Amino acid sequence: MSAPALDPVTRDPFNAETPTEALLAPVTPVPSFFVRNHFPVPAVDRAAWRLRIGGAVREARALSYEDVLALPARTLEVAMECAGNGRTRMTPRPEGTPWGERAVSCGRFRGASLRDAMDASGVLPEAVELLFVGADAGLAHGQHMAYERSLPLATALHPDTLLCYELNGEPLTPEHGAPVRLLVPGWYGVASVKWLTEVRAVTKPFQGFFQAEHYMWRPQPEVPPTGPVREMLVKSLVLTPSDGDLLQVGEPVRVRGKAWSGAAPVRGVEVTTDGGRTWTQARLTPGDGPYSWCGFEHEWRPTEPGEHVVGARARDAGGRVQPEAPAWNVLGYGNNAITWRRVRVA
Ligand SMILES: Nc1nc2c(c(=O)[nH]1)N[C@H]1C(S)=C(S)[C@@H](COP(=O)(O)O)O[C@H]1N2
Ligand SMILES: [Mo]
Repeated sequence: MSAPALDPVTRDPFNAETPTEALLAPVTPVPSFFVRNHFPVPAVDRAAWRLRIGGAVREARALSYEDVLALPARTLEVAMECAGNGRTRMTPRPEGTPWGERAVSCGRFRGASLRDAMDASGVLPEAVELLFVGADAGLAHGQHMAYERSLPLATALHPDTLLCYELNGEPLTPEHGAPVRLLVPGWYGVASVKWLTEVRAVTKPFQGFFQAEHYMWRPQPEVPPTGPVREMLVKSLVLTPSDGDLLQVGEPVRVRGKAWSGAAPVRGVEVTTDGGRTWTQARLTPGDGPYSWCGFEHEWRPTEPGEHVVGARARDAGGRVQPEAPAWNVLGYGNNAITWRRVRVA
């Protein structure tokens, strides 16, 4: 059986959402895993590829693909969402890639702890961040630039931050960052730099375009940003039923979907079938490990004909709950509002 194809959002650069059927699976098949590119996908030759490690380190080095494979390997199941997911559901619609609600997927990622690679180089005490450089580059807001992002040292050197070379048991594909990408579990996808070519220890916080201008929370145009986009907000997505579905009185309906949170595991998902007046706990099917997503399901037997509004509300172990409406911001990030589905019962 072939995996359902992606739903394209933009062609150049290629950006595409995961189809609903693929989101029902515990782990998203690679051909259906959403793709987010700022620039054209670069051609990187695996044999010639090197990861340069430098900056404020004791010993600058260049790792080959085989060098990365030789480090102790770990596999983590990780839900990844684009920070701009749900942007078109904000009013007025913020500028940026016009994502619907399916720029999210979950994969089994295999790789080496970045920390093991950095230990061999020796990060100097004056370093404050690690800067990650992708092989892709192009024009962004009139300037030619590469895709570059930094992480605080504590996050970069956390054992779960990976130099990742496999997705779902296969070598990474070009769209997902082959041969090696960074993986920062729990954070919005923006942090997980694809086609990684360089890691540089820096002694001052990095202020590049994708770090300090974009991917910042900015509640209103006239105020300065309040901070960078980091962990994914708690969220759920209703996958069945769909908007406009026609249901029958007395016939069971499965209200199903996925829930995730970057800051703590999901603890509960409540479902409403009356527009939020009453809520019932759904049955949860947790994924593997703390960074995966969680399936939820609730069987509903409609008793009244007419319009019904179905929704789901996730809560994480830290007590964070999805809001009823998104917190609008200038660049349209982090729309974690309840997804409402309007259905008709006859
Ligand atoms: N080099 C590079 N890395 C990148 C990007 C990019 O454009 N270039 N996009 C980022 C964003 S915004 C997201 S959401 C994720 C998406 O990863 P995926 O395409 O494998 O789903 O990659 C991140 N890493
Ligand atoms: Mo993203």
